[in-house]
Amino acid sequence: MISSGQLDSLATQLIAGDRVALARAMTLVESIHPLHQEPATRLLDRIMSHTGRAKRLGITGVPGAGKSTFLEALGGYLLTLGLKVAIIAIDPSSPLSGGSILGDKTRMSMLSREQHAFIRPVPTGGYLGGTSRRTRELMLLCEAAGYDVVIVETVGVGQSEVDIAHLVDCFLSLQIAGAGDELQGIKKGIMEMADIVVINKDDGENHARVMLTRQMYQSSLSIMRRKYPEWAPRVLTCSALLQQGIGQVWSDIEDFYRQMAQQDRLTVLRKQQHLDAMRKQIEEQTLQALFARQDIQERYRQALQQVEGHHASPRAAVNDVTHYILDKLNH
Ligand SMILES: Nc1nc2c(ncn2[C@@H]2O[C@H](COP(=O)(O)OP(=O)(O)OP(=O)(O)O)[C@@H](O)[C@H]2O)c(=O)[nH]1
Ligand SMILES: [Mg+2]
Repeated sequence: MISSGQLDSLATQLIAGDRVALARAMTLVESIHPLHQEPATRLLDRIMSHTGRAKRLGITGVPGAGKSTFLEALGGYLLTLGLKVAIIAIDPSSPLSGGSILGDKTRMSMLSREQHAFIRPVPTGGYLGGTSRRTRELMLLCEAAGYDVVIVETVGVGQSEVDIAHLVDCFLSLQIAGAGDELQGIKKGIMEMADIVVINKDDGENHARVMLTRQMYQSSLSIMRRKYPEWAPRVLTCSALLQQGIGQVWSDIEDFYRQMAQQDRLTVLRKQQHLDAMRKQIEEQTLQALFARQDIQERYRQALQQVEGHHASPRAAVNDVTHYILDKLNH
């Protein structure tokens, strides 16, 4: 058990920027242990008034695009500006490839040794659907601990990148030239989510291909409907390896924030994100609670069988289950 006093001191240390406290708070919030749920909730309550001041960035890119190298470069640059930076690295493949996290640790080795940088890998295996909520909570903890920039990183495959787009203010899509990747990006709808597209590996003999890719992105962006009236997505290039173009990326991110401050767009966006997430969570938890009941599960199974065996229409089966649940709630 965690006593109220322990929780208070954990919150106080975290707000004071203590890294050990931040790591412990993250472990508590990530925990699925039933005894940890209540203290985790109280901790989040305690720190909420200290959140909201950080820039929330998301970055995605296919494996090998250079995300880790880029974050090391960007993170290092932000440190030179006197900013504190936290990186939450979501790894959807972690149960199978623990090596990937290990790889990230070594690739971001410079950053992870810095006093004002904090890197947290988030394995997603095991908690289906829960990753978004956890990531959001981890971001809030980083903000309360005084980090100026909080970056969520994920591999650009599947649902995970759509999910993080709903957690951040500014969404960066890291791309590379060639091999039809540019088309893939456009097809998969990443472009509709990206606020800034950065084409990495703009160095050596890649340069010409990168310029071509940049043009393609620019022209496809120009015909796309805008996500926000205040912001026209930009296409930039950089070399994370040579640490070139990183300052420009940051300056465009700052531009994004300046533009989005108009009509309080950012405040509206964040509020909307929070409400959407809450709505989704309430729906999920309510469903979970209902289906945790044996009798409801049983009724549901029966209804499925009825429809499967053509003994009932889907409409009748749906009505049956719904009425059953409502009836139980009334008693
Ligand atoms: N030439 C060149 N190579 C780069 C650049 N950035 C990264 N690389 C190389 O590309 C490879 C992949 O880079 P990572 O940073 O590990 O890429 P990642 O996107 O984090 O990859 P995953 O973690 O596997 O998803 C490494 O060999 C890097 O050295 C760059 O700007 N130029
Ligand atoms: Mg990586």
